[in-house]
Amino acid sequence: MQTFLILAVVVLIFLVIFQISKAAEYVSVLKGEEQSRKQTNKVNAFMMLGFMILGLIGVWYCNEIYAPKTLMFNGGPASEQGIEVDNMMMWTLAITGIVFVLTQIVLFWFAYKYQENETKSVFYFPHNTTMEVIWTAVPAIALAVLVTFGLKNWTSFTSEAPDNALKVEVTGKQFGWIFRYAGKDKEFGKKYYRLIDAADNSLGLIWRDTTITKPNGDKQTFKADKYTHDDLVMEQTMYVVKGRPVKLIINSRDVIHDVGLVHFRMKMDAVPGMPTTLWFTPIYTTAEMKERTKNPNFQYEISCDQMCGNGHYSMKGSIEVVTQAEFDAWEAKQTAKYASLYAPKKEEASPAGAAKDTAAKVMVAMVTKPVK
Ligand SMILES: [Cu+2]
Repeated sequence: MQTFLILAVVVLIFLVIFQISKAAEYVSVLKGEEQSRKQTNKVNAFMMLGFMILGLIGVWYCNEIYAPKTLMFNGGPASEQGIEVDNMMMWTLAITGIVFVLTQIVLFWFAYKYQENETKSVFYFPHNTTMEVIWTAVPAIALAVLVTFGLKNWTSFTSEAPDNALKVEVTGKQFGWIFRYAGKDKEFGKKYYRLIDAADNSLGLIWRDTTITKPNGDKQTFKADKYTHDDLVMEQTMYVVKGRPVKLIINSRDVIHDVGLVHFRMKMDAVPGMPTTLWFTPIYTTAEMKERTKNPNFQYEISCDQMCGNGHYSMKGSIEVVTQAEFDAWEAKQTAKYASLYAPKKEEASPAGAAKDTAAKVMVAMVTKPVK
């Protein structure tokens, strides 16, 4: 019923406009074309002013409604670096906003003021070097200042992270994120992409001495890297610490992805074969952010900001920002993948240990099979 009424109103409005334009046409025939053209010209000039006023009110109104719903004003930036990014954004919005309002007013006001008028003659004004220099130099200087602030921040986020930074390796894949922590030895072990096994070794860590046969038939041997043994590998949720810088070492297993950390105002491409880095310092725990946003279900997000295939939308992961004590407790509870796959030596003598060892040998056989 409601749809029918709306349709009826739209049809009626269309009919009214149609009738008015028809009537205007008859009037112009009666008045004479020249007279009617002058009148239309006047009406158009006034409509330019009306359009400007309605347009600016519309811009203000949309801003009032939608700005509080954006992440910019909802909870605010959740990292020290994010505050800088938001500052840059505000300055850019302020400068371009002032220019936008002034130029729109001038544009529509001139269309009204300089409408066709028989008493005025056109002033021929082909060129003015001073004016051209001014309108080129002023925007150039303004943009140079904005870009300088941007470059300064960019260099800082991508520079070497502070020594106490928590290092997390983030690897994008179709479709999801793999997070790796260095474990107790604080060193990431070596990995090799041909050793990737989707079920058990999603990053291709070199856990044991391994030999692979390359497509051309050559054999390649890798020595086990003991640093891989305590590396923690997980998917879905990344844990970071409030007030402690976190350095992300970003990789991709297949195509180009992009680590999007919207609450921290950070973003960096994940490129296969070329690690990229980024560091930031979270300033609110997840619990604090739930209060700030007044949303009990608030969750920091990691998304993929690069169209990377048909499952791109499903690359949403979560980030937990916790205190150092909570992080230590969480880390202590984690088991390294190596430890869960390969039984410790003392258990190997027992039947259960032997069974696990057989499983481990099967694993090695799987990762060493020739890659086609
Ligand atoms: Cu992606």
